[in-house]
Amino acid sequence: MASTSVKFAGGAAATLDPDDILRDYRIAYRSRQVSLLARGEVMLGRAMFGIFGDGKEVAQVALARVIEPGDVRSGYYRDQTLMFALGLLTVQQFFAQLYAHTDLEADPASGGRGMNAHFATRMLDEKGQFRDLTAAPHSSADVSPTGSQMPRLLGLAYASKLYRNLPELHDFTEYSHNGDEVAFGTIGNASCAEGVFWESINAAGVLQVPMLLSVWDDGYGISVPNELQVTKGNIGTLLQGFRRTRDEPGYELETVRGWDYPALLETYQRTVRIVRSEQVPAVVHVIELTQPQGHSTSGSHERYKSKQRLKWEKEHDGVGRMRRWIIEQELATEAELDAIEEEEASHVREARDAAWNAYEQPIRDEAETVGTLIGHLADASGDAADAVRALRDELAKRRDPLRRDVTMAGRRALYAARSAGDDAKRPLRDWLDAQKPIDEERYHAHLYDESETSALRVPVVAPEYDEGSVEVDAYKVLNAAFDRALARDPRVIAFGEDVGKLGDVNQGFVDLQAKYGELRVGDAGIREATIVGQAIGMAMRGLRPIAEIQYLDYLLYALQVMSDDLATLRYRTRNGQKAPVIVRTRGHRLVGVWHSGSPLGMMIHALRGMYIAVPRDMTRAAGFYNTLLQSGDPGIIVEVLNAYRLKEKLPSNIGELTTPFGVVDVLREGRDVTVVTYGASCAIALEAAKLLEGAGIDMELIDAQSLLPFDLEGRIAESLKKTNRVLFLDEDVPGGSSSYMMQQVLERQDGFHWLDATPRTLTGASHRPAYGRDGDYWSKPSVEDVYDTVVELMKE
Ligand SMILES: Cc1ncc(C[n+]2csc(CCOP(=O)(O)OP(=O)(O)O)c2C)c(N)n1
Ligand SMILES: [Mg+2]
Repeated sequence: MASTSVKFAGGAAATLDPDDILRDYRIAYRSRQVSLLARGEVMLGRAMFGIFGDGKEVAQVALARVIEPGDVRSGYYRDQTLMFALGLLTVQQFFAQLYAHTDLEADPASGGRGMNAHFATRMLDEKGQFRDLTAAPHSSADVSPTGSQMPRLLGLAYASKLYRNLPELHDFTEYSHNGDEVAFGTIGNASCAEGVFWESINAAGVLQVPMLLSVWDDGYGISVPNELQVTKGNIGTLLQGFRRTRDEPGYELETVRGWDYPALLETYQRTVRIVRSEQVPAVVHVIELTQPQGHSTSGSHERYKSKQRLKWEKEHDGVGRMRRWIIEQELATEAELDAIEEEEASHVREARDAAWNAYEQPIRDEAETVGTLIGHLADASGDAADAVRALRDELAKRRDPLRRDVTMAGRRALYAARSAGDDAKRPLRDWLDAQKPIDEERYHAHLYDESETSALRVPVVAPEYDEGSVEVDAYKVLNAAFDRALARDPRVIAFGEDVGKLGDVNQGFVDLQAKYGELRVGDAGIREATIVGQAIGMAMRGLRPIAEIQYLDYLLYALQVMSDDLATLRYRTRNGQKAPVIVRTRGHRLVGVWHSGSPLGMMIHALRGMYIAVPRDMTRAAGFYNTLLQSGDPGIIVEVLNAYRLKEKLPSNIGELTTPFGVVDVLREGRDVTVVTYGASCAIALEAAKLLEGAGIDMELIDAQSLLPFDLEGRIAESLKKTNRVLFLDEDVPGGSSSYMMQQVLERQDGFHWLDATPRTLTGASHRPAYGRDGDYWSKPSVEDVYDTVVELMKE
């Protein structure tokens, strides 16, 4: 073996010890073995689905060479080799995730929740707080929707820019060292056809962030070739317009063949140096990659690739080419490489078996326990004994029982043994009951922050007023709260369309850019999906972004990112990662089809995992911001458009006051009927209540304030005990958030029992609100609509 380091053709940039090269080969080979064996596991029925990184190995061992502690990845399911090479994933862990092993030790990425090849490192400690993120490289948690790693990638990279350029952040060394960290992205060629890809690329170019994106180009997206994915069939060609010049900022762009190990090393070493030092974005288009086993276990690529293409792929297999290159360079002999391969093949087999046994043994033990308990129950089951025993025998026959098989057998045995006495059933029932909290932790826990930083544990601080408290335009209340937040914590970063120079379209941030600078209070392009994605990446690296979506009606562009990424982050990593993003927006009735929306049903259904509040005034809104800023949870605050015009008294403790989530506010006490609403409809209902007084009807009006969570204290059901009648009022479509509120009160709070009349909803129309004051009147519930509905309800 040669003893000096190897210098690669083409420049002084890359040198590497032969030992390192052999280590890279070892990992590439290991990864290939993982793909081959893992596919077999799916075929055997031990896992439901498999998608692997075969064909992308060589590029990834080269990429791993330039990734340093503190750097962070945002990628997709092809990256197993990269994860192995970085020491962020073991072969056994890879298999554990394939099997959906629910033990966090076994699958630290997701505790069995994520699909196979959804990579993530643990960025939080056991208490749900950030570890020292600079001690090792990290991987943000993958999601399945193609392209969805891109908005988050932007934010992960942008955080470095802030850490470098904001002196007030230089002490936060557990998150960053002077912003030296690079965010590494990976994406498939076909996923570059997604809208969020282009939005992210554009934004990263505008913001000039240290992002290095690798496009793994294997010519296909499942069966659809490049020609049908992107213009000119070549993403590298298309990106040329983004290339930086001497005069204009832009991108570093590189193209390199995915089987050419020395060229890959050189390309990555050269590119990363620029990205890291100058903080410019780069794209490395890695072409001529292959898929030796096809896209996934769900189909075979022989069905759509030509014989010629399949032959070409064999000839250009990266692992084979790297092997040949090593021999040509006389870095190792055939025999030495054979030995490495043999070692790795057996290592992978052993790791697979260890993962399988660790996964399966506890379930086997449970099956045995439950089998025994069912057997005892059968003995006491009289006529049903045979039926009960049959369930036990069926369970015992299963070669690889799943946990659900065990639980199903136990539950069904209790059904079948209907006539057995309680004493006979108790042991099995107790066993099943004892599993419930364990399964809760396995499958349900950590949708939200359950630690001391839960938004629900933030101390409640009521607004205070002193002689100096004067009535001001409501936006000034928010402005004062944001001013305090920015002064208090240098990690608070506000940005969005027109947020910087203008101070947002309703002046919540007016003058604050001048006071805190463009990086603390900044303008963003019109790009809702990546405004949220930018915030996700920033929050994952310790910052406290307030990301503004200018109008609630435009939240739809960002809904996918919030629903797939932000809202699921803590859950899908089982408390391994968090992004306490605050999304600020404004909505409800104002004017026109796209400035009056109130799609709260859509939001509360798509965004479980976030907090959602619709405060009726700006003091309450300020309180919600203050609450979220102290918590580890993401949330959306919808400010009410027509409340900016009103006057509010400025509290003397505007920087400290908090509004609690899940706590309602009784706006008016009454005997006869309970009206539950929130946001802009509070004012409508209040006016209706005054008119209804004339008809002798006494309305109790409750402002729900927060929809996720909703009335945790059950205050509304308490109200029903008195009034026995309820109307749920909102501006959403019929069956939207009004129905959600009804379900919460009637079912969760058991409010049904107190009703003497049909529970009612009064909502906006099914269509988008028509333009103008008259359009509004016929599209949204009016004072008169509330009056009529309540009168009808009282007649029942
Ligand atoms: C939004 C979305 N649409 C469709 C899919 C289904 N899907 C999964 S992978 C894939 C092809 C991706 O191809 P490419 O980006 O080239 O990555 P490759 O698998 O080839 O590495 C598709 C269509 C998805 N996961 N997400
Ligand atoms: Mg592809």
